[in-house]
Amino acid sequence: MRAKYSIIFFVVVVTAISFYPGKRISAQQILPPLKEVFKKDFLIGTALNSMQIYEKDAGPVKLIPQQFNAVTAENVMKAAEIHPQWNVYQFEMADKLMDYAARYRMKVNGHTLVWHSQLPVFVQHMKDADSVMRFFVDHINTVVGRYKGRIYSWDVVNEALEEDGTLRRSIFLETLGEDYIVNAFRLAQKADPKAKLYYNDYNIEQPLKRAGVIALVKKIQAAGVRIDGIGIQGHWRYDAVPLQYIEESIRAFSSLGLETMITELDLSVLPGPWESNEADINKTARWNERMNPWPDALPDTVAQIQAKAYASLFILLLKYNQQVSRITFWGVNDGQSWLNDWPIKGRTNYPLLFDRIFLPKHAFYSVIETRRK
Ligand code: 9MR
Repeated sequence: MRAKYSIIFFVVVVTAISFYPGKRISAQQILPPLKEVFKKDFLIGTALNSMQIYEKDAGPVKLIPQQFNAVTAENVMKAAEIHPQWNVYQFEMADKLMDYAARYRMKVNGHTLVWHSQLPVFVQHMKDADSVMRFFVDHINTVVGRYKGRIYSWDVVNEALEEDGTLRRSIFLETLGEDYIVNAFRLAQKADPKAKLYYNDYNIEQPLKRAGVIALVKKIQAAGVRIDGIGIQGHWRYDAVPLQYIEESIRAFSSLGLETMITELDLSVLPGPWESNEADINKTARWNERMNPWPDALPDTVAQIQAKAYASLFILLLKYNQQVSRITFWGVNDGQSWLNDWPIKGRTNYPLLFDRIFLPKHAFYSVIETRRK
């Protein structure tokens, strides 16, 4: 009789667990933490959106501090958000992020001080150098000053290069001239002498653009200004991760005395509308069904290929664990990724290690395995 009740009890519990929405959370509790697995190699980071900073989204509440030891604000530290008007700063969200990171002992990378995109409206149409300079100096001093001593690092300048390695014709170049980059690093260094200072961009592993970065770095160093590292964003395709170029870049940056980071990693599985692998958010394309092949689920074969691609990348990065200091994913799970809406709005992409209900994908396990080998 007792045995019978035990069996019934067991069946009820197992059934309840499998239907309970918290199932995914209990599954996460037994996952190997990426941050522990790669503890001796590099920081493992993620970008956080505002829902996550406020811990409003129950799905990742436990997962994020369990898996990651570094965070980057996906948006809340960008100029348009933090500095909406002359003399008006909105620090609330960024402050929350700092509190969140302190609570979970995570390192914060500030993203980003000088970027042509996501500029506040009052700056976008400025033509005269004096006004732009006033904004530029005030912005860097105020934002860096606020988090002085608490923030680990800053993406001082973001995406200042064209694909051919020349300087992007941004508002900063046009009004302030090419020294604006050296000046940005100089100001940031002065405002928080202990923060690490980085240049961050996409496609800079590609030879032409990489040459542009190297020229920039040499200029900064020749001016006696400090730069600590280069962030290769890492928005790649699952079937075309440029391993050789990444390796060459790590070596080249390291020979300039710099650390390398992969700062916005995601491996898109959807067809791209263009030949080149861009991440310029101002370039978009039109929706059509062929461009959204897996609206319901990622086919297992594709998930397996993606897992292999992630593994090959991590194997390479582990080889350079002395030179590579951080790997940050651009988001926690597939549902949250910017790639669902760029370059075509409303697609279903699957670029990260966790799926839409925050369960680990093949890619998660293949990444973990690279350290065990
Ligand atoms: O992921 C970010 C997305 O939510 C924003 O709408 C967009 C514009 O601010 O920026 C995205 O993040 C970008 C990052 O800041 C810089 N590199 C390219 C990233 C993807 O566009």
